[in-house]
Amino acid sequence: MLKPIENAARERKALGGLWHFAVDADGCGRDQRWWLTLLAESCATTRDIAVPASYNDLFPDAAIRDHVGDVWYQTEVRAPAAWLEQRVVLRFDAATHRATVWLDDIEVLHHEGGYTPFEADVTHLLQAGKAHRLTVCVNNELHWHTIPPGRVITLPDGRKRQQVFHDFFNYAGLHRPVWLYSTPKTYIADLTVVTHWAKDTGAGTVDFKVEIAGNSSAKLSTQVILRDTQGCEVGRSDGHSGRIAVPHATPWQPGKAYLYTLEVEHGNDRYSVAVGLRSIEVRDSQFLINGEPFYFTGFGKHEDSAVRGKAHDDALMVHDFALLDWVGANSFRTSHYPYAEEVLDFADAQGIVVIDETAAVGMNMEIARKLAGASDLPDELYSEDAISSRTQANHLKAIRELVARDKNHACVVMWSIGNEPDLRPKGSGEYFAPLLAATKQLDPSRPITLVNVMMVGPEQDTVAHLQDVICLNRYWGWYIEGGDLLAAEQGLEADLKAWAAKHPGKPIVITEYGADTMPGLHSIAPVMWSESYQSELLAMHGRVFDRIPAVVGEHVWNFADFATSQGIMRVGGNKKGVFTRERQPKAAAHVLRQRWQTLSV
Ligand code: GCB
Repeated sequence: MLKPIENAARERKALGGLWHFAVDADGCGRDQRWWLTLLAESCATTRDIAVPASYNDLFPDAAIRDHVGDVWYQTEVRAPAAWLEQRVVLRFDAATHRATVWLDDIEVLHHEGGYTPFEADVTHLLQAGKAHRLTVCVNNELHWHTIPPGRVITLPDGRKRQQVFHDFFNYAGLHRPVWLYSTPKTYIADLTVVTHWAKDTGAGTVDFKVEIAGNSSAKLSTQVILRDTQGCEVGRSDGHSGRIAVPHATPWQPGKAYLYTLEVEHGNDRYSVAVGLRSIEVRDSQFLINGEPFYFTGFGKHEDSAVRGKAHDDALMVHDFALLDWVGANSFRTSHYPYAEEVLDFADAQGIVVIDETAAVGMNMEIARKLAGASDLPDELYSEDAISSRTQANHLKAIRELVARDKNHACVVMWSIGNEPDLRPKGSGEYFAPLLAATKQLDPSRPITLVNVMMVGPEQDTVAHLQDVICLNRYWGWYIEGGDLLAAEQGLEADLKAWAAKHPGKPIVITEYGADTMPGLHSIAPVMWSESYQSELLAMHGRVFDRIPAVVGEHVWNFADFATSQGIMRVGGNKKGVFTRERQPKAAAHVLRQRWQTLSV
């Protein structure tokens, strides 16, 4: 799905700012049809709210922070008169986890899946000069069939409680931009780009496919032009699909991004994307970018900050990327959901490599029991009572939406279809094998993975043979052998060697390792939770990785401390950040910096 852009043919208007907001505490808004009037007339308490922002931390009110169910957003929207001759689209970059949208009295959109965009053509509903009422009902509930899964229980006093099976706070709301944008009536509906760059010749190619929609599409021609950063044309083609060859191309490289612009012209419409020419290949236990072995250094991250929650924020993004650069990281994983598209645009421009993940996290009863404190979960994980065929269908939809949104980003070098499912129970292979196959089919140009959890060893994993890369989350020295770094080192080495032996030829990326750390807590002895322990633990992991040739990357958990649900495992959230939530370095940041700067020389 193409993001809204501005050019000679298209305009866009961000609908952010202060909207009206109401929590639907009694869950009666849909029955009472709150979209039919101003929110202030429908319900007793409305307030102003910022869009984009997660709503949870904006008000000093636990009933809002922990609300389970519907909340309502409302604003007014006007379309510039000139747009009404064109096609006008209403687009949400994300609504977490599902939303229904009305323009005046008419329902125009419904979408489930909290981290991918959705949109509708609303041209026929807009009038010149008129202020239209835009109402959005956002619901934050997670159930067994949703991605991510969760469970809502009703307490004896009638309150609903959301049990989340993953380790981050269930922020919700409109935390990404909302747009009204215009396109010509016949328009470029989609564009797919696959690039290649050959190390031996320096030649590059751009394969493209354009989809046109709207009126009279057959009569108009399509031109596709590739320009360099100076705006000079370096190649051109026509038709809906084809290849542009660039005999002496400048490649997109990690840490050295070079982006061409691919412009598409069809009738009156214009669309352009930034294109990095690069090749990705997995061969002989190596992850090759442009024919060179690439070693991932970096983090699993979260979209998370004080007050805003999961809202995208350009200032925070620029700061985070500057810190990645400072610490010597060349990559990150969008753990555990698709991040705002602005982040991928910026990673393209900065030459930061991305492992792009769906929101399929928490398919693991053992972890769910600990995190949600739920003792009465169903016996069988992969069953119609839990992770079911309905979950699988939603999971497939989540993969499709991720690939559709992010397929053209040079920075995205691998798809991760999920994090830490339990692959031991029966039914796991039947659940995941078709999803891995579908991902490959959707995008044969990128490697695929499914991030493995420590409790599933190489002999138990049912689908690792279907992955291009083995991604392992390992907590030696924390959840296992906590406090004994010597035993942890031995355990980690044996563990990684067993994986390398079981899957010869497949590269291994350690996608998580780390230790919760209270900033300011120091200790001469290696004591858990201290800054020194985190530093020593990370240094120990580095030593082990260097001894295993199949290991081609290390992503520390986590870039920064982040908010989680409450529980006895978490003190003010997850503290495994190498930076605090305020982005100040813990001692370990300097340890990593030293290692990663040396590795990249
Ligand atoms: C994991 C999960 C991550 C958690 C982390 C932890 O394995 O993938 O979401 O936050 O462990 O700190 O426990």
